[in-house]
Amino acid sequence: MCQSCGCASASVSAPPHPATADGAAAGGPTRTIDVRQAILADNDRIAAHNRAHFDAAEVLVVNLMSSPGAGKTALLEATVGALAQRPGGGPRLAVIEGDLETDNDARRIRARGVPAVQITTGGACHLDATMIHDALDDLDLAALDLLFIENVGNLVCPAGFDLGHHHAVALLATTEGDDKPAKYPVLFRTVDLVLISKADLLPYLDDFSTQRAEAAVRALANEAPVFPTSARDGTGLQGWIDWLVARVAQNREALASRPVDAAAHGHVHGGREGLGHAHRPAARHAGADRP
Ligand SMILES: Nc1nc2c(ncn2[C@@H]2O[C@H](COP(=O)(O)OP(=O)(O)O)[C@@H](O)[C@H]2O)c(=O)[nH]1
Ligand SMILES: [Mg+2]
Ligand SMILES: [Zn+2]
Ligand SMILES: [Zn+2]
Repeated sequence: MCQSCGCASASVSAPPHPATADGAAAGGPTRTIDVRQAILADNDRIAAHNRAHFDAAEVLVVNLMSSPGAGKTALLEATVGALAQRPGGGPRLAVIEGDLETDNDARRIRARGVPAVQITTGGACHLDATMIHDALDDLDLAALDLLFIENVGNLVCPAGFDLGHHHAVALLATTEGDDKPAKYPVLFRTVDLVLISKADLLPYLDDFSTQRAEAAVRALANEAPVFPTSARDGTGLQGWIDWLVARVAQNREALASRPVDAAAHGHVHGGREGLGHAHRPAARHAGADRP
C-alpha cells in the first residue's frame, strides 16, 4: 500500500493524539492529515498542468478505474478494434497503463498497434499526476485525439488523485456484486460513466442485478450513465464507443470556443502558466521539465 494516500495510515481516522505538556499535539493524526492535504494540493497543481498540456494538444483524456481484473485492459483491447472500424479510422489513440508490477498490459495494447506507456508504481496503489506528467515524455500528444489512462486496480485510492483527465470511468464487473457502488462511494459518486463489465456472465450470476447496481449509483446522487458491456461478446460496446466519440467532439468544440485571449495568452483552466515546454519522446528524461 502506498505511503501517501492514507490508505495505509490507520491514524487518519484514529482519535486525536494526546497533547504534550506545552499544549501541542504530539504528531500522529493531525500531522498525517496535514501531510496528506499538502500531497493532494501539490497533486492538483500538477494535474492542472497536465490538463493544460492535453488541452493545448486537443487530446481528450479518460481515466479508467476499477478493482483488479474487472476488465479494463480487455475493454481497451476491444475499444481499439471498434474505434479502428469507424469512418476515417476513428480517433488517434494511446494508452498509459498503471500497474504495481509488469508491463503486460502495455504489451497487450501495443500488440494492437496502439502506443502504450507502462507506469509500474512498484507498490503505490494509484497513479498520481506526477507519474502521468513523466509519462508524457514518452508520448507524442500532437499525434493523438484520445488518451486512455488505465489506473491501478483499486476502488479506493485512485479516486482521490486528479491526473489531469477530462472524464473518469468506472468498471464494475458482474462478478464483483451490485453493492460495490455503495461500498466505494468516493469513486462511484464522482465518475462520469459506469460500465457493468463482463455482462456476458449475467445469465450465470443469479445475484447480480444491473438495476440494483444503477440504483446504488443514483443513491450517491450521481446521474452518470450506467450500462452493461462485455469485451467478450461485444454487448454494449457500441454505446461505449458512441459515448467516447461524442466526448472527443464535445471537448474539441469547447476548446475551439475558448476566448481568443485565453487561448493565446494561456489563462485557461488556471494551469497553462508554466507551460513553456513541450513533451516529446526526444526530450525524454532530460530532467528540465518539472511543473
Ligand atoms: N467473461 C468475461 N471475462 C472478461 C471480460 N473482460 C475481461 N475478462 C477477463 O477478466 C480477466 C481480467 O481482465 P483484464 O482486462 O486483465 O482486467 P484489468 O485488471 O481490469 O485490466 C481476464 O481473464 C479477462 O479475460 C468480459 O467482458 N467477459
Ligand atoms: Mg489491466
Ligand atoms: Zn493507497
Ligand atoms: Zn509539463
